[in-house]
Amino acid sequence: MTGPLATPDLFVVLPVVAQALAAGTGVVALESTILAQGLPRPDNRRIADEVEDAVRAASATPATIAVLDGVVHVGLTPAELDRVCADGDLAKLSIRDVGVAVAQGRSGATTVASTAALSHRAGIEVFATGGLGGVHRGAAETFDVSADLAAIGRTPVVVVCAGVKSILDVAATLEVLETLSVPVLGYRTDRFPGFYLADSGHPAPWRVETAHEAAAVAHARRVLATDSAGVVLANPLPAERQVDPVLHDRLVAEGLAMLEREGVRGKDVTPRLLELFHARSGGESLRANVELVIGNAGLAGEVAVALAGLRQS
Ligand code: PSU
Ligand code: MN
Repeated sequence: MTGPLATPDLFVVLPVVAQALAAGTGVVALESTILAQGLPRPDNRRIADEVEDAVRAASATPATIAVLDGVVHVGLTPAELDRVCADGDLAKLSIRDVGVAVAQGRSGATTVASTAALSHRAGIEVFATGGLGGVHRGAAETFDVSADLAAIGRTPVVVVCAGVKSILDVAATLEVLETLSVPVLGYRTDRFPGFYLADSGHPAPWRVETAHEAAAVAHARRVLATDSAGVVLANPLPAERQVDPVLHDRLVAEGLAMLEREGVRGKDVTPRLLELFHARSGGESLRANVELVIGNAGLAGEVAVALAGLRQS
């Protein structure tokens, strides 16, 4: 028999990742949509290495997740990262798409939602991204609410992010996270970060000072069996590294007008908005995006190491 359905391995874990998981050392999952759809080529390939290196610098093992030719890969080789970063037509796979892509032998990049689900399947407890998806502005009419929220609402992973993308309705997103019983921890801040901005204008419900404190939250939740949902660890850019708020607000307005004019809907909304930001901010949005993702990957590495220590003690 040939074809994707005859493939015994629908789910492969890179040996270095499998060894780290077996040894109980820190592992950090990384999403691939940010590489394939969120950052411009060819910079995305260099950034992929920098993000993985930030995890390694914290003494943890990175596992970038993607679907290649009908197989889920947890941890990518350099050649596989090349593929994910070079292919301009790679599909964006949320949770609902992963089973279809695997069954049909397709390839695609995983979002926060699908990366959370697949990390959990692999036994990885921490993952890093840039900004979460959430409730889009105008969602009362469009019903556009990212599947990221529901996924975090039912998957016990720690998601390290710089808040939710600032193109969203942040207040509504925080309400949904509350409804889903997802704790939101500000890392060394009382404010909920705004992705490109250090402060979204909303408070963070809880604050932690160290990666160890964040890991202790995940550990306590497991011991207490209140971990049916994930934890959001919100790590802001330093204020002096944020995108100028005036430029930011102008680009959000331009982006929303563009969506309206061009009738962009569904899963194309987020990539199109990010693309507009990158094209019109004179490199500022890209710089900030890269810095925040690398910062999140490093912090996620520290949390993964601390959590591994707590699990073993
Ligand atoms: N954060 C970024 N860049 C991105 C994304 C997040 O810095 O490209 C991606 C993530 O994969 C996230 C997705 O899960 O956008 C959300 O898309 P949607 O709004 O269609 O659910
Ligand atoms: Mn959407």
